[in-house]
Amino acid sequence: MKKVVSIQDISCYGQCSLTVALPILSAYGIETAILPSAILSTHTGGFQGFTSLDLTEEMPRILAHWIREGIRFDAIYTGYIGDARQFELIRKAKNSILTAGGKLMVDPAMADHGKLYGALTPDIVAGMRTLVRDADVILPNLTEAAFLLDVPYEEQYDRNRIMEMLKKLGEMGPETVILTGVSFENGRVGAVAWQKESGVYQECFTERMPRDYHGTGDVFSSVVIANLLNGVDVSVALKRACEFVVESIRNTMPDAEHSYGVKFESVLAKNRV
Ligand code: PXL
Repeated sequence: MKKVVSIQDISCYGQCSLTVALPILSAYGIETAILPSAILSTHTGGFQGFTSLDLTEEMPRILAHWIREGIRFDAIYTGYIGDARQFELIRKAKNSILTAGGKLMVDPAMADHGKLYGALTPDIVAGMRTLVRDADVILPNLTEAAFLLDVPYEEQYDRNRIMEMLKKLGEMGPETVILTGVSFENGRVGAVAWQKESGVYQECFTERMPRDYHGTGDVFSSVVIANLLNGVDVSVALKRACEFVVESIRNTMPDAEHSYGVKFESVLAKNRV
């Protein structure tokens, strides 16, 4: 049984970050610990006046205790990080609580649709770049990839451009690069993956749903990471995650009031492994 620790915020309400990662990883049979980076009343996309308690001071105390206890994990899965001081702690965690061969998996959840999330500052981008250098697997969307590579976000691109981005992201450090929100034809969208050592390139596309929702990146990353930890091949992990997200959106759309996240729970219940 694999053991992972997820480092990201608790958005108490809003179906994202740890309230998505924890149930999904658990349902896939992975023991999941959390190292929360902050506690917010909601996520920052679309709610007004959210509260936030930063946990930068507490995180080293939690990590130190785990080190004293000899606790080890097969993977660290990071997501939204709201304070750039935490990148150093994540690096320390990588060097102290991973098993031999343990992986650092980074979803650089910081931007979408060409823009940085509202509560984030440019030092998060700089910090995320350093984290990507240490990562084994990264899962950016196209906007995050542009920020990481320090190139303009372009809505128009072709397969050559995407291959170039995958390779450049791989050159930053990670063995596996999974890029999301990629579309080469109208009505289809999905994810592509590049494995540096073998040079294997894979694609997975599903129908483009007519609405965008917060939290779909977190659902996607959690399903991919759960599958990879269970030894599933990257191409199968991509397919399962793309289908999982589409199904969650399909589930959510009939409820027009529900705009802050996706109803992934019943999809998870159906896909129990
Ligand atoms: O789903 C990404 C995410 C996670 N955590 C917080 C966020 C967001 C996206 O906006 O605001 C606090």
